Amino acid sequence: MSKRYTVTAALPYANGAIHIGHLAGVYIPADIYVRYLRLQKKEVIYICGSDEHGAAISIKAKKENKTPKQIIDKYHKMIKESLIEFGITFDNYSRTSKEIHRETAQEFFIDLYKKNILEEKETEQLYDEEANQFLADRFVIGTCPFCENEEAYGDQCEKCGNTLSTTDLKNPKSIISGSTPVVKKTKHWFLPLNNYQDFIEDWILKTHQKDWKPNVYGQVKSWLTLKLKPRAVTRDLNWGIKVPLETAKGKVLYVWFDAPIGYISATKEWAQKNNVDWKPFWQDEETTLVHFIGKDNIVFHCIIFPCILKAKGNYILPKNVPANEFLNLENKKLSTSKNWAVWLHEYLQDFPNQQDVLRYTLISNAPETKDSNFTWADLQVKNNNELVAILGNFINRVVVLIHKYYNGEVPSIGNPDKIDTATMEHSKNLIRKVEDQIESFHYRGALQSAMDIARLGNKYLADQEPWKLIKTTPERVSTIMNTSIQIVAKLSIVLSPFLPFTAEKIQTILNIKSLDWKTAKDTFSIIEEKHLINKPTLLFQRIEDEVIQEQLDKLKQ
Ligand code: B3M
Ligand code: ZN
Repeated sequence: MSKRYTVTAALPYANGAIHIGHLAGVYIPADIYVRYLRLQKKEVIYICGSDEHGAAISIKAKKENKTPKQIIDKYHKMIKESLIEFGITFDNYSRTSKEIHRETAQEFFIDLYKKNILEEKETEQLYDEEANQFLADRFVIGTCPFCENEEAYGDQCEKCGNTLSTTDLKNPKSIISGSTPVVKKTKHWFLPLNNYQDFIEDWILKTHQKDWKPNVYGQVKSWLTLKLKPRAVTRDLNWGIKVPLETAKGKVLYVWFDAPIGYISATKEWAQKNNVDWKPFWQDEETTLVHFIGKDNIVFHCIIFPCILKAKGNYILPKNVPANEFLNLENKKLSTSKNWAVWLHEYLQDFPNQQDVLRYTLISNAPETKDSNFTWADLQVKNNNELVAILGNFINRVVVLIHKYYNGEVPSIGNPDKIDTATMEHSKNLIRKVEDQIESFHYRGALQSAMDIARLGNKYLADQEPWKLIKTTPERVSTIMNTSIQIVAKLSIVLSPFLPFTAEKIQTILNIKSLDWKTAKDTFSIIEEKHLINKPTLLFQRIEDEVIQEQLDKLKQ
């Protein structure tokens, strides 16, 4: 493990709320990773923020008859508050409309321009003569040349994930007037990705064949096979960061040029607030940089942004980009426009203090290697049959018995025999397994390995049956209950990257302060004898059928 970690999560467009697809794909995986690193006492920053430029914002503003500023102010606040309430522990959640970002993005552009890296070219762009404006990116939809998807955007096709240019689209349509655009000449500045073909091949194809996820490595490889081409990094739009050149009136930076630089400006902002130097987090080879994204952002994070960093000079490159695939909802594609989604802010209202039920369900079924499906029925099953019946049940039985037999005072470990030490050894092996799985970004497996500790505890209690021995061999019961409470303490640490709210509740019941990972793994007795634990509190409550039905009815409205 390295000295320092910079972890970024894709900047959500500030034109809509967060839904379970964003959580499962990006924000929960990144949060698990940073919480784990903090437990390992590593120096880590978790950086994110709202992506506030691009055609998508202007389109939403037009649709709602508002200004882009009104749109981004509304959704930036909503996104930030809901993610933080969901327990996503950013060190900084910034926004790309900030001054510090404008300066940073323009400095990148000017630096590349002065080094003559950017190529100035007269190009043909699609133009809407009715709306009297050029059609960049999402202002135009058409048929994807790769997969025939008829609703491909001008900059990317969400179906096959390919990145496009507006002129690639077949039968393009302006989304402003619906008319068929004409082609018009206009000047833009291009990043010559073709000049970085060898650099990207040497970096990714030669060194990350093993440690990058196959879905990520595969998409990068197929893009490289098509050979990289120059890509415009400016647009004819009135919303965005102005191109800092006299000859670029009315032009802004392409949103995918500015947005990833947002990770750097948000780091600078965080460093200023904390009175530390930002440079080690982006320019020190000892730092591990990891980008958490969805699969439609792979090319931007594995090819385009690394080329920008390479061109800029002395920036580190991501050690890993563990992109997840897509999450479907009740076997249909999540869709913001069709309101086919489970919105985070609505979940938080309907299920107060039950963030971990959704976290657990989304982690257990995360689209880590292929698209996966969320159903409300599955959330109910995961809650009732696993969280209540396995985890809650184990912890509750141990705490209740310690109060019943010892008034809440942890009994002596006495003389542990083979089964006791074997059980503790088994829990240690399971913690090692969780560690390996987190460090290789396999969170579904990691969470189940953590839950296996609760399964182990349940089996140990059921096999030892202390309730049958309390009269005849109390010293044996003392050993069993001490062993059991140590397993509960380990669980409260190992579960905290996944279920932070539950971990907090368990540590309150145990009356212990938040501990670190090493303690959970290497310390036999975390809780001292005679330590007083608090009364049991309900960790999970059953979710009944009518609650699920209500959600399904709401979805179908
Ligand atoms: N705003 C999110 C998306 O494509 C995009 C990510 C930017 S990360 C720098 O849905
Ligand atoms: Zn496509």
